Amino acid sequence: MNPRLKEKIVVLAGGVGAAKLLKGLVKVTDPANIVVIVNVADDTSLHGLRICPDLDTVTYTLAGEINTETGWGLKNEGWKAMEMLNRYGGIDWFKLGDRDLGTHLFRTHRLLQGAPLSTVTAEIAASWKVDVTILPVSDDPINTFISTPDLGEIEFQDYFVRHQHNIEVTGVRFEGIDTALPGPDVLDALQYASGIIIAPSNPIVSIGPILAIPGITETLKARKDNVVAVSGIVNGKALKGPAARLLHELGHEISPVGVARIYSEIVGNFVIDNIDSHHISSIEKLGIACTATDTVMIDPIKSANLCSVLLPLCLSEAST
Ligand code: FO1
Repeated sequence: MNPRLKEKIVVLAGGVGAAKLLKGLVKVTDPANIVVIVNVADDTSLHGLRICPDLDTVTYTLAGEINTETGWGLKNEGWKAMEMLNRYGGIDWFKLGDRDLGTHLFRTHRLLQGAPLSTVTAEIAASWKVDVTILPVSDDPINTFISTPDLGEIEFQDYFVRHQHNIEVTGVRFEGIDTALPGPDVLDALQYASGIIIAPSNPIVSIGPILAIPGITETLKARKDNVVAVSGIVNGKALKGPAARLLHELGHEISPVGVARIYSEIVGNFVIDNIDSHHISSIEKLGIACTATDTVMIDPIKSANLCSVLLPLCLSEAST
């Protein structure tokens, strides 16, 4: 194994929710001691460019360059390229700022040269002097398709951005998942981690594809006592995005219990918000230790406080 990846705090991450958690984690842990394994199933190709929203959201956040209003894209962004696209009648519903476009141009060029996504991701992170190790969960392309009664099967970003996830969903399919390999270092990072945190990202479309890649769930099962997940459902709602609606439409309960059931094979510890503390006994009945705390990360201090609760739960020596 790569010795640089031994005994790290490993975070499984989607986009915005995970990025907020990481903002706090770097305040309470040496960034060089953190590895983040990031979803790639919402990656897309537009205008001939490879776009990796979750990787970029995590990288830009750790670089201090994220647009804090949207939670995605860069701050101090310009929109001249989008104005030109709009003039020509090109695809302009997926907003790519002028600075952000530079990232997609560089990534696409490097991928076309034959560099794996993990290498390009490390190059981009290094250019921003990000000390956290950012690993795409796979170097292989995985494409999420959403089944809808009204529009048939559509691509993820078509669902999420173009339709603002405001349509009924009957199914989710991750194309390429069965043959996707975990990225270099991903299984080692999990196997030799000191502790593993599952961020409060969408359990279906962000963490779901990470867990569906062959080898990952098996590795997590063996580390279960050192895995802690945070519920992204608080008081019956998702703090951001379509998690609540997706859970309901795909037959899950919209509550921390519904999320805990999805993770029951792979987590030993589950953290929910204080407002949901009445769910503790139902979660414990699943064989998962449950802790209630303030999970709403309205600022980096709140995120750091949450991470201070998470760390002892996943690092617990009794559980190794
Ligand atoms: N989300 C939007 O709601 N509208 C956009 O126009 C948009 C553009 C965009 C560009 C680059 C990027 O990295 C992310 C972008 N996102 C946009 C966010 C992204 O599509 C979603 O948040 C994730 O895919 C869900 O995790």
